[in-house]
Amino acid sequence: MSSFLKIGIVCYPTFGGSGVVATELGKALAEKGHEIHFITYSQPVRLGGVRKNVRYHEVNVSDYPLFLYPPYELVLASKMVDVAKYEKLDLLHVHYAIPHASAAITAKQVLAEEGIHLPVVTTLHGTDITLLGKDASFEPVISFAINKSDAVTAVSQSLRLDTYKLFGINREIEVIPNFIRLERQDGRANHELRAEYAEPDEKVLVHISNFRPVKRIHEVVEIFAGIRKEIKSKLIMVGDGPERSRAEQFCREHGLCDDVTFLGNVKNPMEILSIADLFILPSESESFGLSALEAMAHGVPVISTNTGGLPEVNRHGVTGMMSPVGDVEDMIRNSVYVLSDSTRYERFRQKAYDRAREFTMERILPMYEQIYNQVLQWA
Ligand code: GMT
Repeated sequence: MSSFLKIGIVCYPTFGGSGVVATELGKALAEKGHEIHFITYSQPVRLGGVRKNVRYHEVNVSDYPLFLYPPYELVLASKMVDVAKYEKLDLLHVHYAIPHASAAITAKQVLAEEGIHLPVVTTLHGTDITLLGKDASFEPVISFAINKSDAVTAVSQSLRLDTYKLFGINREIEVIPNFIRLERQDGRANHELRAEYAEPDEKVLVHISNFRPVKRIHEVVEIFAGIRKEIKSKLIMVGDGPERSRAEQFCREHGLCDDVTFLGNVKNPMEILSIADLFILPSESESFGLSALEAMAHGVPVISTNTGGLPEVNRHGVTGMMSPVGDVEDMIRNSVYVLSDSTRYERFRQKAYDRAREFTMERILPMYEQIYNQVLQWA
């Protein structure tokens, strides 16, 4: 067996953290020499152009009048069977339990009938467990898919424990934290971009998410309104989703429109992080908080809640500050504390960057490779 593997990666190709992690993992594995086959319904947003050792297989669900609900999971499973068989995949790595893990188990069973063994590695990301997992209509199938996978990983210890709590799990789940490609950019060097959003004496606050209710983005704007009373600042909101109009409405009602920019979805938000002074993440639930880690990789301190896996990333009083969910006043106080003293701020900035270095691709990638080798040895 060659030490380079042929790996099918299945993920959501959109702006969510799970898709970003899956895509960056695939890119890094391809750079190392593995052959990566992305199987998704559209090209993953972080993939970029043509890459050595990377192929993309699109999943197309045909529109038939009988289908009130297009059978995406079946089409996905069939595509996995096809790609595994004809591209001679060594294994499948699926990100997000629903429907990727269950479709992968179906594909595995179909292939087994033909005498082909296809190991399945499932990575749990968060909302698949903490939000959808609570829904009884998904539970039996998610439990089955997790139990039948050849290996299962979770992106934080908190998510691992939640999975045991919410599902009937009878197997080991390993924690492999999310990772970043570390490219430190000195925000202050990018004067032109910064000048588009803020005056030199203003701080730049940034929030990035999918603007779903779980992110509590109206609180980002409330926190900003509180900070602005004490420190001259601007807010950049990156992303889009169902809560955007509520947050925009808040800005209109409170005369904040000139100081808050809603950028919409941005394929690569790193440029914006490079001009940020503070990152704000008041989430109700967060299994890891990849965007917080991306901010820290740019030396940006993080004001967050202390929910889920966030304490495994953000260190209170060191890389940023944490508050209980919903405690807007505390998050305002913390933000002012971090921003108001330049010596203290530089300490936060350095510690945030140092902490991010513990989650580099170079450190985390071998953990996935070890899992791949394990499931292949068991075959
Ligand atoms: O944050 C989201 O709602 C998107 C979601 C996803 O699956 O794309 O993110 C989850 O996975 C990310 C990558 O592992 C984690 O960093 C996020 O914390 C997690 N989101 C939640 O738990 C809410």
